[in-house]
Amino acid sequence: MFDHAAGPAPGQVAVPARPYAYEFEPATSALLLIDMQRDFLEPDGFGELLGNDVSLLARVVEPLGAVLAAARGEDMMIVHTREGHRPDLADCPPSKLARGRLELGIGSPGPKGRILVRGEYGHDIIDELAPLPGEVVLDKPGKGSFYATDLELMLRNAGIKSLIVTGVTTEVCVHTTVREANDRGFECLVLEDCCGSYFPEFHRVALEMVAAQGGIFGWVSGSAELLQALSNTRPPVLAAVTEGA
Ligand code: TIU
Repeated sequence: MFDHAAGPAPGQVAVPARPYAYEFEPATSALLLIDMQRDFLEPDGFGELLGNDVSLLARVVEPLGAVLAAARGEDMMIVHTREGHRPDLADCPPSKLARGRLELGIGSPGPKGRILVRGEYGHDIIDELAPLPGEVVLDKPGKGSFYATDLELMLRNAGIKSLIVTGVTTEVCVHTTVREANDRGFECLVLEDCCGSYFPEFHRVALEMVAAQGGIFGWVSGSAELLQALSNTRPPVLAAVTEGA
């Protein structure tokens, strides 16, 4: 257990965060990249077909790329999730299919293939954040990453206690996942510039909800704070090498 009052123990990283510093150990932490899929992020994807401005999500890609590189450097467990369904849509609730009375909805043929269907081009993760061999790619039928998946089993088997949570959209799949993780006893740090929403106000308020009431669901910080905290914990010689000093 972490003792948040006593400060970071050896091996732990302390990140300035709201409502107070977030302490974690890279060896028992996983980076979650939620639904960084073409269907949500790219022009002509599902998100844009729904009338959303996808440029609001594009700004997440660069800072999240830097966090992903740092997590890889720390040998952290990395989990990429994808929201989507089997080609026969047997795992898609009829309510989800019907919702929105959309002309082009889940399973419909779109410019990037069938919308939110596994195996289709639009369903996959954007090239900039493509998973590497050995990283977990988790297909999920719902908004939460724990519902109807084996994520909890994999995290427990790997001894994971903390989750650094990123991805899209802040108030939908990111928030649902943080709530699910919190109830399962995982400590969550949400990186605000590595999450995005089609609705800036929802993004802001969703993050406030996480950190309110003493961190009712977890902590909120930014990629710069996390990267700085990680570099502070490296031995000076290693830090000099990796920073080109
Ligand atoms: N990944 C995720 O958040 N799925 C959504 O459908 N989000 C929307 O904001 N629509």
